[in-house]
Amino acid sequence: KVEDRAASDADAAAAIKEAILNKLIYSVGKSLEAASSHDWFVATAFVARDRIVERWLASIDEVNRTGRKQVYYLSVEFLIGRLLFDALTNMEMVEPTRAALFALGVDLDELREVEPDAALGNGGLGRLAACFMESLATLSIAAFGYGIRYDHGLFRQRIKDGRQLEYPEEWLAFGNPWEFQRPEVDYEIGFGGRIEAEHQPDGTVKHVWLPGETVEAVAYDTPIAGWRGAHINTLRLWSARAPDPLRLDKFNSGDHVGALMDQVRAESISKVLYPGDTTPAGQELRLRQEFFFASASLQDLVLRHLRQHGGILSLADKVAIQLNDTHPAIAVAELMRILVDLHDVPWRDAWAITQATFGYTNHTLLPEALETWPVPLMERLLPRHMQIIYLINAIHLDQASKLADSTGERLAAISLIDEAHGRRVRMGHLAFLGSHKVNGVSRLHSDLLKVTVFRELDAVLPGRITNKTNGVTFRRWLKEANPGLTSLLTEVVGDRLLDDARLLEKVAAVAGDAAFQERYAAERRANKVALAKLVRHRLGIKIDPDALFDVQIKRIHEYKRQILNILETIAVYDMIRAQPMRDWIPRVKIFSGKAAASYATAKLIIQLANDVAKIVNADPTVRGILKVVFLPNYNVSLAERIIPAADLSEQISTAGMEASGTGNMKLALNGALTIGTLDGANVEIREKVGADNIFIFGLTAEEVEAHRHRGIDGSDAINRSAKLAEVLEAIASGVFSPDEPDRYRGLVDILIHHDYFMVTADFESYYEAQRAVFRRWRDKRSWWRAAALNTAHMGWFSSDRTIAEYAKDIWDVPVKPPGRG
Ligand code: 26R
Repeated sequence: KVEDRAASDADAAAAIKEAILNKLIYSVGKSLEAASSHDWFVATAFVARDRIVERWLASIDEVNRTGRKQVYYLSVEFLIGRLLFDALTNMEMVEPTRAALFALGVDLDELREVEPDAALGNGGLGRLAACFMESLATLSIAAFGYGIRYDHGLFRQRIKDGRQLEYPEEWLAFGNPWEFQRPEVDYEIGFGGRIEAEHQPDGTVKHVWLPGETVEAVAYDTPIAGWRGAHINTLRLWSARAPDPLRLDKFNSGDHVGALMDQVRAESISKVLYPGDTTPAGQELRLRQEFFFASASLQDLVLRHLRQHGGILSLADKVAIQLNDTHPAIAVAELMRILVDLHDVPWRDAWAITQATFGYTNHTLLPEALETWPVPLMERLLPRHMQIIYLINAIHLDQASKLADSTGERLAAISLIDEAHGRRVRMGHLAFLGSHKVNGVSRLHSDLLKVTVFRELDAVLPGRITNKTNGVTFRRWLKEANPGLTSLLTEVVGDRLLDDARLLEKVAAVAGDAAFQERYAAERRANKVALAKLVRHRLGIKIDPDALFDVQIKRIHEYKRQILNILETIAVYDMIRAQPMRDWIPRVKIFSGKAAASYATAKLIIQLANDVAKIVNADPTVRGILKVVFLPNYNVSLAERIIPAADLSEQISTAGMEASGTGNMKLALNGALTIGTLDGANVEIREKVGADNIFIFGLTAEEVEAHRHRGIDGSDAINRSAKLAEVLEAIASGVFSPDEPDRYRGLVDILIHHDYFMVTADFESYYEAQRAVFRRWRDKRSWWRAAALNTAHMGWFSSDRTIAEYAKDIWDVPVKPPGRG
């Protein structure tokens, strides 16, 4: 039996080796001698892709044959990262491919690093979309992801003199072996123009939108393989093209640049992810992006539905569309336009189909992130959609006004138009009305939706809000990121671990076992050694793999409170200097994350972290007991390196402000203990891993709310904490910015006088929680038991579970769990 397996592994490797050579020569066009590592990467990617494509065509065929219901996930972001290992892992090809390349003198792990990240997202929302695509395929749900093929993804971050600099990202510079351009799949997207009202013989009026401008949307398809390759779905991203590539008359008359103007203007739509929207031009471009991809996706799925099922009236039976936040919410009006204007469906029926088809996921309560568009902009860019929105609103307000407890105030709150801030369309409200289900992304967040943004809508339309707590794919975030630990876990729970993550519960039984703990700790130490090497290589900083790796990796934002972490770092720095010879616990503070280019305060926080790092790391009295590291250019592939090496996971947002968090799940799964507030999914993580195995501190969401009512001055809290006062004084007086002593004066003033994010209020509690972390770390047996219990109890946070819940409660589609046979 064993010999048979060895023989078939050798056969598999030999076949892959032949295939790679073939691709290298005939598809890449290079000889063995001339091939660069990028050439080898492309050849290997093509081999994996071939295997995927065979199953992909079979999947598409099966879905067409059975005519089963399709799910469409509309998202302006898909933060997928690298695909080579994902493809090889899910096609169960990693080992034979490694052997094949080895025989060719090539190291698979080096090739892995050659692939650029597909960074088509900002953070949590985009990465969630990527995890969901993988789980949709894993559960054999027939699904498409629809989004935008940005020429430039999230900016590349460099740190110079402690400051963030943004550079364009160039993921397509060397081509993209995973995508298939579909030049024949293109749709016209209209903007502006006017509406003609045609009076019909039966007395009705038909509206025809005559756009003033059109842009073409061209499809690029990437196959997404589920675990064990049983089912393959499509990620279809749209690229913008001008209908006429060039004004030849202008060109020939000598205006060579002017001849390309239309093209440049059209193609700017898919040029960059999240264009700066601080100017009106930036806002308009953002709205253009949203309508561009929403319209292309709807045209495409309606056409597919008509081809498969004949009539439009069965749309809701065969199609479920999930709106990933409000960015695609204009699709509600666009589907109404398609149904009513193009297919002559009566308004009432069209509205019923629309609501039955859409679901809407909310990802944030932050007021600045709740999209609204100025009515004049909408009227100019999308005149017919604005009419439709007015009509939806009129009917909605009319129905609500008949309710017994209706008041003018309530009607104003549920209206699609916000009249208080210069007439703006509320996209969250539009998505809410147009959907049969609205979900938050953690239990706390979903509960808060009902008492904050959607309080009045929930009262008028009760029962629509539900919860779907986020999850992450364990194929990428356990097996690919942490193969050593995964092998150990597989020994304990069996090789169906990635088919059914709940099997991890079996690890609980051995969490206290000394032999198991030793192996668990050894895997984690190897990861820490690897991260230390990376830090040394990239920053020239030496860190001790046996120190406690205390990690905060996420977007830089005031509500995520990196500053709280920095304050504690400085407090401990002060103590070490006061008593250098006490037996301090060696600790490395690791930060990584990007700030929005226009977010000045967040950029200042990055600079502070870097300034503190510079002073602390150079201080001879500290002797390396404390190190501070800011790793530049945080992205998916860097996360894959940091997460398996983290001992402590910082999830310290102001309670009530982090919708869910998903990095918290990846870190806990890989054995980091969480220090965090009762915010987002931390609440549910605590329930699963047990209150003894997590460090919770700080105000609850309710207490934050009450505290804010009393005022947000930080002075009282500062007066009560000598430690905090001392730290703030040091920052404000320039201890960490001797070249510019006032650099952080403004930042400190915010904390003293306008502490909206409750940093000062939570400081002491956070500080004490950190001391509890230290005490636990001293007892290594207890620490490793807690870490293993975290891994054991995190199975529920698999995105397979999340997607199965969406399938059952929102989309009404069956799921087929993965597994052999
Ligand atoms: C409209 C614009 C200002 C904008 C704001 C914010 C665009 C995009 C965002 C990103 C937000 C919506 C986001 O990424 N939210 C995150 O979603 C994750 C997945 O649900 C959550 O885990 C995380 O808590 C939440 O911040």
